[in-house]
Amino acid sequence: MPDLEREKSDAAARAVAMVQSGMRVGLGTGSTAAYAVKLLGAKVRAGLAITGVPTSERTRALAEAERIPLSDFTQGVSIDLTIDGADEADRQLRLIKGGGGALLREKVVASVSKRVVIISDSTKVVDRLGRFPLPVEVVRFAWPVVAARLSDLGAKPKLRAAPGDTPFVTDEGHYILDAGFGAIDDPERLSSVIDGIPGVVGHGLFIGLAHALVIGRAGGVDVIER
Ligand code: A5P
Repeated sequence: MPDLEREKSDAAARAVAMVQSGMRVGLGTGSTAAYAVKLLGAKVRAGLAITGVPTSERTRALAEAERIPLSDFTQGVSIDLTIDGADEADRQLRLIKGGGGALLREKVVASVSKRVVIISDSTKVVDRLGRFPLPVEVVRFAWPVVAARLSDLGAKPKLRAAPGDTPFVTDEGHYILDAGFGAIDDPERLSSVIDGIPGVVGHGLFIGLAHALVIGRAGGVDVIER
């Protein structure tokens, strides 16, 4: 059995080693990204001068606890380096993200980042994307409409639930449909088709956004560069 927590923390450490003083750093969301935020916090407390842009309220709380100085897009719209996790990645660095519900802010942050480094354990690298249901963020009013359109595309969409069986609500106040497509033959095409459905505000296919994938494995890390 792989030691997944070790793989995640090793991948995070490799990515954090790329951070230099003076950088504005995008802070990802999820259990793997949390390792990176904690490692960055230790470096900040030891003198590393960075500003973080968190991709979720959860990450904001963690970064504040780590005493990482934070900013947002009112203070500038470019980011030097973003470190984030993923739910699936292929070797062309196409990703499925959003298992943690932060896909919309994550995609905005990635889109303005000079470099996006994705950190992952060894179980998330796949030959074809789609084993992980694709998160699609929708305005609340439209969720049944979008669910029907996703079904027409061959998916089995489910409205994501929060504890207590109420719908999960994102940091931006939207719902998420988890759309199981099975193996996705053409991620680029599916991405643009879903982007065109009225009511969709974002989805978890990240294509052309990641620059490097750092994969933890027993005894080290592998790095795939785009
Ligand atoms: C958050 O919305 C996601 O995009 C995460 O990056 C993803 O769910 C990975 O999370 P873990 O590192 O906890 O697997």
